[in-house]
Amino acid sequence: MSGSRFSKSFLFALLLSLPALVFASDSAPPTADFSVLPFDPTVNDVVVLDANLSQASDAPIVLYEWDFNSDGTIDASSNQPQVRNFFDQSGTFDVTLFVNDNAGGRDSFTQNVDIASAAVIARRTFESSLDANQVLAGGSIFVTVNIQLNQDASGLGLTEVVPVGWRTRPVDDGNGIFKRSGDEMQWLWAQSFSAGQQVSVIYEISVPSITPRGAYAVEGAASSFSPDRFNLPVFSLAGIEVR
Ligand SMILES: [Ca+2]
Repeated sequence: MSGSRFSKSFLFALLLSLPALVFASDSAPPTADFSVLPFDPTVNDVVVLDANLSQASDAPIVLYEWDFNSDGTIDASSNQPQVRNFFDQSGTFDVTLFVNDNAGGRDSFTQNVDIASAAVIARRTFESSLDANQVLAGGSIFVTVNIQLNQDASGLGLTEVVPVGWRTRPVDDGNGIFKRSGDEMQWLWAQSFSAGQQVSVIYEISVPSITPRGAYAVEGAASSFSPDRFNLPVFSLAGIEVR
C-alpha cells in the first residue's frame, strides 16, 4: 500500500519535471552580435544596424529586438535582422540587440554607437492613416520636413520633388515663401536664423489611383547662402510605399 503510494508520487514528480527537462534540452542559446553602418555616423545619417553577425544554435532565430538607448524599452522588433534608425542627438548610445530562437533561446549583445553632431539636420517624416510611410493608390500622405539649424543661416531654402504626376498641396509653410518651379516645390525664408532654431514645413501628397504598388522616393535639399553656405539632402528613413 505504502509502496504503491510512493511510486505514484514518484511518477507525479517525474511528470512535473518533464517540461523542465524538455526546456533544458535547448542547451545552446543563440549568440547575439551586430554591425553598424556607416562607420562614423552623424545625426543626419540613417544608421543601419545589422544582426546578421548573430549565430543560431540548435533552432532558427525568429525575432530580433532592439533597444536603441538601453533604457530597457524595446524600440524596434522584427523577424528581419536589419533595422534602420535615426539617432535624435549626438553622443554615445548603448545599443542592445536581443535575439530569440523558436525554442525559447535568447541572447543579448550591447555595443556603443557614437553619433557625431552636424551643423544642419534635415529630416523628412511621413504620416498617413496606414503605417507611417505607407499609402494606398488613390490615397494621400502627409510629409513633414524639419530643418534643425546648429549654425547661423541666412538665405535658407528648401526644395522637395515627388514622383512625376503626384499632386502636392502645401499645408504649413513654416513662415517661408512657397512657390513651384517645374516639378519642384520650393520654400525660401527671408529672415535670418541663429543656431538652435528650427523650421518645419508640412505638405500633402495625393497618390494617383493608377499608381502601381512599390517603393517611391521623395527627394529634397536644404540650403543656405551665408555665413557658411550649405546644400544638404533631406534625409528620410525610407521612401513612400504604395500598397
Ligand atoms: Ca529604448
